[in-house]
Amino acid sequence: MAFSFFNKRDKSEPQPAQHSPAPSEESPAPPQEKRGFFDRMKQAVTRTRETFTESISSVIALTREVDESTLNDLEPLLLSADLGAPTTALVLESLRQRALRTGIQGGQELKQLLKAELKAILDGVAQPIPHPDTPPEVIMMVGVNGTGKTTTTGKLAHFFATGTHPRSVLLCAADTFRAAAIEQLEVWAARSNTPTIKTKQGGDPSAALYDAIAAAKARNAQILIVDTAGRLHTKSDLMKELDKMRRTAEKLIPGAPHQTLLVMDATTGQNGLTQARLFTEAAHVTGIVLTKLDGTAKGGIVLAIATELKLPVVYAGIGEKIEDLIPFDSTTFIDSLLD
Ligand SMILES: Nc1nc2c(ncn2[C@@H]2O[C@H](COP(=O)(O)OP(=O)(O)O)[C@@H](O)[C@H]2O)c(=O)[nH]1
Ligand SMILES: [Mg+2]
Repeated sequence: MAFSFFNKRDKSEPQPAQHSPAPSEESPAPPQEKRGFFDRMKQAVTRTRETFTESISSVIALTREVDESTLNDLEPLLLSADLGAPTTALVLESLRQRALRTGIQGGQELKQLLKAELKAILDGVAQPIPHPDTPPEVIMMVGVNGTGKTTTTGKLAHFFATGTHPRSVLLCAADTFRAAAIEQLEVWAARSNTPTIKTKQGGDPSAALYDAIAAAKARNAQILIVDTAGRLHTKSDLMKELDKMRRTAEKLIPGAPHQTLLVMDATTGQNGLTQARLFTEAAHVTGIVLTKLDGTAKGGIVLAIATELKLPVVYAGIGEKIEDLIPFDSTTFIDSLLD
């Protein structure tokens, strides 16, 4: 296994020879590309920044010495950005301790401490991504209907296939439940020029996955992305189906699926968090893709995800176009919100 962090390659870990260099998630993004991600993230979180930062700024502007009442004023602002009660309590307690210990001199210091607090929460759940030594790397997309699984599958194919270090991608249409789901994926596949393995609607998703893994091996595809159904007749049906797919993948490629990404819709806020719990408990989720960040003032959900699901956000969806997906990075996110 070769381990690497976003934008932070572990230099001590030699990259396997047969594995061509990974895209920007692994190698440090060129400064221009990083700048691009920052600008796009900043644009995407405009609404969150407006509700969050601007009201925080008004609290901060009045502050000479931070005291209990300043912190009380901060509480509803953090809650309204959807940080959630546990994260808000955690952040305020930490600032309170700091104020008691050394004092906090004015708004600017409070803002810097708040930034550091929020960043530490995100970094606390950052996980190295265990890329396999031999391709294909299998990535399963899971989540409830309408969160953006199929769209994100298409965007990810484009993300991996383009960029600084292009990789060959194969898609597997394993949502055989929803009418037109396969056709929808094929539209995305055509946009990114990515081949797709499918079965017919109503077919067995595990059989489609079996074929897709065989095809990925035969064609030397580096990445196989699997789009799955969001809803079957019951939740337990869905979890059984996902489990069967996992076992199929594992049988053909030990260690697969290498990543299971839960797609969450940022606009559903705390409700989305409740739904997400069901998946994280049953589906061995390794990370979150947070979609529709562009459409919400509640981007603080990223912090609630870290505190309450203990999972990192690894990609953010910031629009409906194929290029509207960026690798998530805690510094970029926090700076976009609070600079
Ligand atoms: N604004 C915005 N819309 C998105 C984003 N991701 C997905 N969508 C939209 O969400 C809707 C549902 O997406 P879909 O991929 O079909 O969800 P699925 O049921 O989980 O496969 C579509 O209308 C997408 O265009 C995003 O990052 N931003
Ligand atoms: Mg879908």
